[in-house]
Amino acid sequence: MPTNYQNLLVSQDGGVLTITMNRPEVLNAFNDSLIEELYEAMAAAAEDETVRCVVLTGAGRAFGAGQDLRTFATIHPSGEPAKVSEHLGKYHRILYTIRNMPKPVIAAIRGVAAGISCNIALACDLRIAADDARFIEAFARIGLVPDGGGGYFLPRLVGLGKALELSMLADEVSGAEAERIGLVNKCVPQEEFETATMALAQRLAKGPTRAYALIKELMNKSLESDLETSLHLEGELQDVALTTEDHREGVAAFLQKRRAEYTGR
Ligand code: T3D
Repeated sequence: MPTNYQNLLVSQDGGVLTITMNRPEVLNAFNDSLIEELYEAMAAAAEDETVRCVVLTGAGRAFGAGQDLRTFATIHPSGEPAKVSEHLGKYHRILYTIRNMPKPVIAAIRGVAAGISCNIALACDLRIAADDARFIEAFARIGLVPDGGGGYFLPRLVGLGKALELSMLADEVSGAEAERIGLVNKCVPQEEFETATMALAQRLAKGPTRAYALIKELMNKSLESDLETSLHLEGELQDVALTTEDHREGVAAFLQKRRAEYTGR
């Protein structure tokens, strides 16, 4: 697993890989280099079988402040017809990689998560927030629509009405409120944030990784499926799950009244 990045810190503890966006002087806002490196690190994590859970977080006092607005003018010179798709495509590769990663991805959010940084957190499988977290769908503040998957993930997590409210008003949502409306799974006091994040990540990293990948596929596809299609898919995926060593270990551990030792195979 490569660890030598300009804008990322990458470290592995057992099966948990932590990717830390590291431009704290601009609250981890995305320049082109950070976008590229985050894609590379996520793609490498997806391939690496020793990695069984990924944590995405930010260095310093923020998760991320969205697109670096100082580089915005270079990406979109004023007066030019808008050609945003190529630029957004660089973010989309990150979203697809997180979504298709055959292992859990946790976003660990302290401080502000604004704009496209917020929406990358929404693309992760689980979210844990510190109680100083501030979520801002900041796009409307600068006359833009939520990108980076915001139009997809936000209404699915909080419902259409709340998604419209957060996107149009672009007000801050606190960590506690984010937990209440389902934007994050859990909000914890700041002093417990790192321990709680690692406990969750290590628990997932010691779980039945292949089953988690199949669960991820089943749940994500169900949002676009009718009942019949989803029931068909659950059968196909269960056929795969039944062939895993972790399934056999889980059943054996139950029958032998001991704790299961999952290997991810
Ligand atoms: O086509 C496309 O590319 C579309 C893509 C769009 C994607 C997007 O993400 S659009 C949304 C972009 N992000 C924003 O609009 C948020 C801008 N930032 C803020 O509104 C505020 O900074 C925050 C609410 C996030 C945090 O406020 P606060 O008071 O806690 O911190 P601060 O003092 O404003 O920021 C600290 C420093 O970070 C400051 O630098 P300085 O003055 O200390 O040298 C500030 O300029 C810098 N910073 C914060 N956000 C950005 C940033 N620098 C560049 N780009 C940023 N997005």
